[in-house]
Amino acid sequence: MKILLINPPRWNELVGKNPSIIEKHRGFNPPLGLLYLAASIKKNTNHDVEVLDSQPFKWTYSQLENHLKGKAIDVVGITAMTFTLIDAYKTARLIKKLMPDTQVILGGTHVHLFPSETMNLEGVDYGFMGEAEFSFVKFLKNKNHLPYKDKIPGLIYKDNDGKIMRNDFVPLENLDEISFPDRNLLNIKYYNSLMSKGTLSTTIVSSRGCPFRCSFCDRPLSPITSRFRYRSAKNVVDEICECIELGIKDFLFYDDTFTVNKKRVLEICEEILSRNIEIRWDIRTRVDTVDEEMLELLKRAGCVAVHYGVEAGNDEILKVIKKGFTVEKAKEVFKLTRKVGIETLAYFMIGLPSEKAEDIQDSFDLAKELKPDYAHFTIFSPYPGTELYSLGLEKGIIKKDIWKEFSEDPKEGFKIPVWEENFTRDELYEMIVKFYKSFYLRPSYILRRSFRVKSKSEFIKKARAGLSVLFMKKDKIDTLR
Ligand code: B12
Repeated sequence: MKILLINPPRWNELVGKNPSIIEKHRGFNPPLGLLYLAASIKKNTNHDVEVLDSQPFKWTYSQLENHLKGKAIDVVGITAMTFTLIDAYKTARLIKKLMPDTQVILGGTHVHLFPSETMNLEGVDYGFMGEAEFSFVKFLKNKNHLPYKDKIPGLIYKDNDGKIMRNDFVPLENLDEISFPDRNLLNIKYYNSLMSKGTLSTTIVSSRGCPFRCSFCDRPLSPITSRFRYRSAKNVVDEICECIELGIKDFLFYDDTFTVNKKRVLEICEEILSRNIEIRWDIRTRVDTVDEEMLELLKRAGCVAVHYGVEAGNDEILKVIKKGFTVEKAKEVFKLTRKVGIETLAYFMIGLPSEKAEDIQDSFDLAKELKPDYAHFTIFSPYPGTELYSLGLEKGIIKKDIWKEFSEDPKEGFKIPVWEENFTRDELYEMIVKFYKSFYLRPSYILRRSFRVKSKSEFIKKARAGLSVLFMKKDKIDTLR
């Protein structure tokens, strides 16, 4: 059987145009979920599997159509976030137009959140909830036998009467049993990131799930994503070594919260050091799960940057979003991270529930006070499957269940919701533009950064980014409109 896994084009992404300083240098990341699935299919079946990532080629739909025309494929799997649903849906319909007999299967975060809505989309034959490395293989082995369908975890399908059925799923417990994502299936030279200095980079995930309860995030409300599970240090570093053989030197750890478990972080660092591996890597985490010992070891093992979700500038708002730490903690940890010599990025949101002008000013002030190497502000949007989205609906701040409506009929022109309690969308934009200019064009910031510039090409890249901030217009930042 011939199986094709597709990461759809990126023409209708709901959010994603970050501030130009970030967007310009964001580069592309391999679609890890699909590479995991492909590895598992290759290992456990005799099927022929290919992965097609439309994003680095910036393919239009007619280019995608030309590429696929005349091909005979039995099963097409498409990955979908809510934010990429329009393109996933367009891709599904394109496949059905070109190959009416091919079975089209959708999986990914969106399907997990909206199983029934996904099954009602034209062109979709099946859906998968949750982590599908083993269940998708099981499905491919038994695809044509209806009686088996109720035994495949996470499968969404229609029964003989057209009724939508969905099977329970369980989080995968032993992550070491999962084959490494098969990066050989893509041309890895198309993937490089903000961090890389012309070298190849990849995303990598060493744990799954997050046990914290932030009310703006969808992780806490699902039994899979709220359960923190992790791979052994040996398993993680084995994957790193496999990547090094492909020429990859930069690693972006996209764990939900990398430092939940101190012991495992130390073990990963020790394992990297004991194998004498020279790599550059960065992580994403919280300020209340690191300490000096950990940061020092991270530095020694090649970790060059930590991205911290700070989110807000005072303790009242941090409580509203259930972040679970204080501003003091953030100050202490940014200082510590700087002292150890690791770069920092601070993520913030504005337009949070109950936030007033003074609160937003506190966030802007804190962003400067923390002295991060980069500050990243976005307008808060209540994402589907989060506590704050339900609260917004309950309070009438969000007028109707627009995520559900969008999932039933994903149309271009959809505006993602903003918490317009005290400010309009436009006012929040203006604030961010003003902040970016004042943050990135501060003489003290420019001076501090210029000491770190190591080459002429780096200088040119940074100077261009600086100029793009100077000329930033409000329609150039987040496309929440
Ligand atoms: C890395 C990452 C990114 C990277 C790379 C994205 C990529 N193309 O890989 C970057 C930085 C570019 C990014 C951007 C964005 N991201 Co992001 N990202 C992640 C992150 C941290 C990890 C993704 C990952 O690799 N997971 C590991 C793999 C193994 O899991 P997986 O992809 O879910 O795949 C498994 C299952 O879902 C399933 N599956 C997936 N696809 C398919 C397909 C089939 C056919 C089947 C059967 C099964 C299946 O099986 C896979 C294996 O178990 C997730 C959070 C998370 N932990 O997943 C957020 C996450 C996916 N991102 C999110 C968001 C919101 C965004 C942005 C919109 C943010 C923004 N403001 O711009 C953009 C969208 C840009 C885009 N078009 O990709 C949300 C999506 C929420 C939602 N409802 O859709 C998440 C869940 C974070 C969150 N908690 O809010 N992101």
